[in-house]
Amino acid sequence: MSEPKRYLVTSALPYANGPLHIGHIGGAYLNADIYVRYLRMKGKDVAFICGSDEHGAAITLRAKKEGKTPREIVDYYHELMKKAFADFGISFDEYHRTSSDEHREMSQEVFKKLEAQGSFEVETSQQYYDEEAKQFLADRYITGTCPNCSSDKAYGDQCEKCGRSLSPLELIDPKSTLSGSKPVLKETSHWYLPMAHHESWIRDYIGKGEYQDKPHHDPKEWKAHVVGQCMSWVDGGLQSRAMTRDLEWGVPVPVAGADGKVLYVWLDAPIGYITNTKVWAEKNGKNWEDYWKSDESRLIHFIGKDNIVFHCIIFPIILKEHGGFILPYNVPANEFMNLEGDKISTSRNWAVWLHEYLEDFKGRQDEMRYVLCSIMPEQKDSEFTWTDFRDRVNNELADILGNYVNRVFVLMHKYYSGTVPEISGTPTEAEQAAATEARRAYEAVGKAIEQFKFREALAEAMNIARAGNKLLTETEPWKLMKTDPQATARILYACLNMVADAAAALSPFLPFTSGKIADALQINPRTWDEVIQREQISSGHTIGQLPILFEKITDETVAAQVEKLAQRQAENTATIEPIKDTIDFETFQKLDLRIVKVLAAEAVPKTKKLLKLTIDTGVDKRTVVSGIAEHYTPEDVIGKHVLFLANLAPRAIKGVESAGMILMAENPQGQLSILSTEREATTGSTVK
Ligand code: B3M
Ligand code: ZN
Repeated sequence: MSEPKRYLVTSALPYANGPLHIGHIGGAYLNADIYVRYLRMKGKDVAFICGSDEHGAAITLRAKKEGKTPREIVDYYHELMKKAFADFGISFDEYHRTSSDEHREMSQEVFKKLEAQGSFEVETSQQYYDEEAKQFLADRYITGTCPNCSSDKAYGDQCEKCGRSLSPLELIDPKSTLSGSKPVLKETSHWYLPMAHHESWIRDYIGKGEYQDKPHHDPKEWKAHVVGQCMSWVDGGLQSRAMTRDLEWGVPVPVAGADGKVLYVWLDAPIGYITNTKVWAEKNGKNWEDYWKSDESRLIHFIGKDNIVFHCIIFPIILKEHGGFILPYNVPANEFMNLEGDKISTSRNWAVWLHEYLEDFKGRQDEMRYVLCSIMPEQKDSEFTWTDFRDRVNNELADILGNYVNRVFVLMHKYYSGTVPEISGTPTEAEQAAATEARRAYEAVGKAIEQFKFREALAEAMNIARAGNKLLTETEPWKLMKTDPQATARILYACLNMVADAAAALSPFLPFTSGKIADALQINPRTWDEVIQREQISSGHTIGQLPILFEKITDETVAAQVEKLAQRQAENTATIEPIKDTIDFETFQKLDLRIVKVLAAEAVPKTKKLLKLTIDTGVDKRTVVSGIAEHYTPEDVIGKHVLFLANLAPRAIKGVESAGMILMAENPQGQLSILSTEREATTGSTVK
C-alpha cells in the first residue's frame, strides 16, 4: 500500500466510570502514543484522537452505587483521566468527551441518515423490565447464567467468563443488577442493525482487505487474533443488534416515536472518534473531513481485545452505510495485562492506578513506560509484577542505558571539559562494528514500530546503548587515553553520537528521558531520518551536565506496593457474615449483657491471641480471658468500659478460669474492635 498523506490514530475511549490503570495503558494507549510519536518524528501529518466514553451501563451503575448522578460521575472521571494521560506523556492531539453537545449532534446526524435510508429495522419485542427500578434491562443491567458456559457472571450483552456475545433473553435465571429482582417481559421497540445483510461485505473487508471492490489494506498486516476473532464472529452468524436502548442517560434517539430511548453506547462511542477529530480540527484551523473522508488518510484504531468486534465489524458497517468515511486500515488490538497473578479489576480495586503511580513515583513516568512496553500484551496476555518492574528498571534502564550515558558524559568532561574533540585516524574494527550495530538497531526500531511490534522496537532501541557499552568495554578509553589519545578521541566521539542516536530512538518510548539527554547534549531534536543521514554531534560542540536519569528501585519500594495490593485484596475478599437463624425474644432475654470496666490486663503466657483481664461487673470482680491480644495491648484496654456477656458458663482457657465473655465487633477485614457506650459509661449498666 502507498504511503498515506495523513494518519488518523485513535485509542479506545475509556469509560468515565473509574480511574485509569496500567492495564489500560499497556493495552490501548502506550502503543498508540509510541506509534504517533514515531510518525511525528518522521514528519507525518498525524491526528491522535481520544476522549472519555461517558454513556452506557458502566456509568449509570457506578452513579447508582455512589448515590450520584451520571453527570457527576463522568465529570469527575473525565478530568481525572485527562490529567493522568497528559502527566504520563500520552500525547493526544485531542481528548474530548461523548457527553458533549458536539458529540450528540454528530451521532444523531449519523443515526438520522442511516434511519432515513433504511439501514435499520424497527423490531418490537419482549424485553426484560425491572418493575421496581421502572427500567428496561439490557447489557450490564441484567445478569444471569450463561447458556454457553453456565458461568453466573454473564450479562445481557456478553458473558464475562467465556466472552460469548449474548442477548438478555438468552440468560438463564435473569436478575436485574439495579434492584436484584426477577425481571418481567414487556413489549418495546428498537432500531436494529441487520448485521447479516452485511456478511459478504464484512468477509471481503476483513478476510480480503477489500472495500468497494478495491484493495483497502493487507489482511496479512492485521494481527492473527484480530482477524480470527472477527471471522469466528461472522462464521457464528451475524445476529441483528439493537442500536437503541430504553435508558435516560445517553444520546437521545433523534426520530419520532423514540421517547425515553437513547443510542446504544457502542453505536455512539466510536462516532466519538469523528466528533473528537472535528473538535480538534476546528481548534487548529484544519478540516476534519481531510482526515475522515479522504482516501489519502489512514485510520488506525488502538484497542483492547474485548473491543475488536465493535471496531472491526459494527463500526465499519455504520461507516460504510453512512458513506463518505474511510474505514479502519488496521486495528492492532492488544490482549490483556494481568497484575500479580490476577486479572486487573476496577470493581475489585485490583489495579495499579495511573494517578497513584504518578503520585508515588513522581517524575518516573518513563520507568513505567519502559516496563509496560517491555511486557506489552501484543500477541498474548502478559503479567505485571512489582519485582519485575524493579528488575527491569534496575538491570536494564539504569544499568544499561543510564550507566552508558553517564560514563560517556563523565569521560567527555574529564578529558575534554565537555567540548567534543577533533578526530582523526582510521576507526578500528571494534569502532566499525559498534557503528554498524547502532545503525542496524536504529533502522530496526522504525520497521518494528511500523509493524506494531513495540516490544521488539524498544529492545532494538536499547541495543544502541548496548553497542556503545560494548565499545567502551572492549576499548577501555580510560586506559587508552594514556597511550593513544587519538583513538580515544575517536571512540568517545562515536560513543557520544551513539548516546544521541539512542536518545532519538528511545524518544517515542521514553520521551521524558530522551528530552533530558538531548538537553544535556545541548542539541535540538532531529527528524527520524536525519539521525541516520548525518551525525548529530560534531567536533567543537559543547555538552552540558547530565542529570541522574534513573534511581534504583529498592526492595522496600516494591514491598510497599505489594502490601498496598494485599491490603486491597483483604478489603475486597472480605465478606459480611450471613444473618444467623432466627431466635425468639425469650431466648434473647436469657442473655445478661453488661457494661463492665477493665481493671487489669496481661498477656496469657505462650499464646499470641489471649489477654487475661480483671473486670468489675458492678456486681463482682472477675477474671476473663479474651482473644484480643493481636488487636489490643493490655495498656489499650485497662480502664476502658466494654460490652460483656455476664451469664456465660465459666470455662478454663489455657489453664485460666474465664467467667463470661468480652463482646467485640469483627469487620470484614478481620480487625476486632471493643464496644462501648456512646454516652458516659457506668460500670454494671445492663444492655437491653
Ligand atoms: N469504552 C472501552 C471499554 O470497553 C470502551 C471503548 C469505546 S471506544 C469507542 O472498556
Ligand atoms: Zn459464558
